[in-house]
Amino acid sequence: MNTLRRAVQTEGYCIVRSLLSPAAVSQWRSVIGAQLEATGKAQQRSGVAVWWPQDVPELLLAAHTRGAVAAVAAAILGPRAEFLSAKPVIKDHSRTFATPFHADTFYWGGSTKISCWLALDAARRTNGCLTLVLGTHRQLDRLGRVSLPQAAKGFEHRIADAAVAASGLPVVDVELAAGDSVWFLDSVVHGSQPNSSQQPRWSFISTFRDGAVPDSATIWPDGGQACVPAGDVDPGLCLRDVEESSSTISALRAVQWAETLR
Ligand SMILES: O=C(O)CCC(=O)C(=O)O
Repeated sequence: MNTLRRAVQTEGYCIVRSLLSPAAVSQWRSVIGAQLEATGKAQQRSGVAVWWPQDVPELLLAAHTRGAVAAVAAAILGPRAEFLSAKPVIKDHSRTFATPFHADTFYWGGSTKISCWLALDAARRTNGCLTLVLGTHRQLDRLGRVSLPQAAKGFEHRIADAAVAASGLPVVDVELAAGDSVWFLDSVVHGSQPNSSQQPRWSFISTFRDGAVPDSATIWPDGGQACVPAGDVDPGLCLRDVEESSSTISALRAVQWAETLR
């Protein structure tokens, strides 16, 4: 079993550094910015836009179905990895929101999903990097879920801060350079601090599942029929995205692992 898959199975997450080169990061930012402008969502207060595969700009869709992101998804989930949806999550000086602790499975249900949280800026505690509560994929029920009325500005299903503190589980700020990524199971409790700095924090979160596993989730249109296979990895495309990076080793290994799954 490859290192990424083992890490996700045992720890619930793994970090893949330099998934995107600096050049790819800046291309992604312009493409995402343009799509948000085009859909009238560039300035929205939430800082979040949900995109189904058909809404994802071509450059990013290629990365998620054949390129570097697909390579890692296939390394973790196997050759029938499927790309389901994605969302830019943008914090800046005017959108400083914190994200409360939650597990994505509260919202999705069905088969296990994995998300890639990709940093498009350096993500630090001060600008609201992702925070993981380690080990929760093994004992999510123990933390106790709190459900708030729909009116509570999203994230109506949460884990209380006090429950996290009482669990004694490690709470880790995942500080990343732009282009780095953290991949985590939908049963891993996570959240983020507010952006208390002047530094923007752009991130792009995309979600995958193993298409070989039956899924009863209902939130993806057509039950996910519209999702795109992510197992057809094209090493050339991966290299295009990572070639200018100073540390490409993790992403390149993922490509090799994905190839061994064919
Ligand atoms: O980037 C963040 O602040 C976390 C966002 C998140 O967990 C979510 O949208 O489900």
